[in-house]
Amino acid sequence: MKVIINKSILELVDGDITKEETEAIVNAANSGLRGGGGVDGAIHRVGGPQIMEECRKIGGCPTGDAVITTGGKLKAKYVIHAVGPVYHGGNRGEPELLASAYQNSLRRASENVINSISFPSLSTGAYGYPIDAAARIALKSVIEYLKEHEEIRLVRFVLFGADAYRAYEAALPT
Ligand code: AR6
Repeated sequence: MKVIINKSILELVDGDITKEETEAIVNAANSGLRGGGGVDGAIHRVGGPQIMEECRKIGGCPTGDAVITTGGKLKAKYVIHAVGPVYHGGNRGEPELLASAYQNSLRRASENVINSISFPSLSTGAYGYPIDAAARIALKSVIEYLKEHEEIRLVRFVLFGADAYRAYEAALPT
């Protein structure tokens, strides 16, 4: 489904983010930028070794922040590596850190004149963030940013499976 926020489109789809053709895709990375499973594993597998080479040069990224590399062999020209928080019950700054991971990813896009970007559902796999709560934070953060940054024309959430899609659909403010 699609909604219009100011002059931009916010879209939810069920799919695999490595196949996306938006200018940038966001990776659910760890603070060492070392690669891993889930989205991170899939992006490095499809994108090839060049992305990891660039990650090594960058060295790391604090939780709540995001760094950018090229997209290697992916269709997307760039990968924005965002580090969401590990969920420890919700009272250790997780909501703020998750919001910040989304906002900083969008800032990296604006700085690099990227006008279309796809996000996975950060922190909701290996990092254990409950998806309903994470979806509300993800959508709120993106909507706030789009209201002030019309240079980003398209934000797509690429949700892995029907359950994740439904959680985001239910969290979309009406
Ligand atoms: N496309 C879209 N979404 C996907 C895909 C895909 N190809 N594959 C999985 N998902 P996770 P995290 C969904 O674990 O929780 C890694 O080891 C998945 O169903 O990828 O932020 C990193 O190196 C889930 O809803 O990321 C870090 O160490 C969501 O993507 C750590 O895991 C996020 O799951 C990051 O954990």
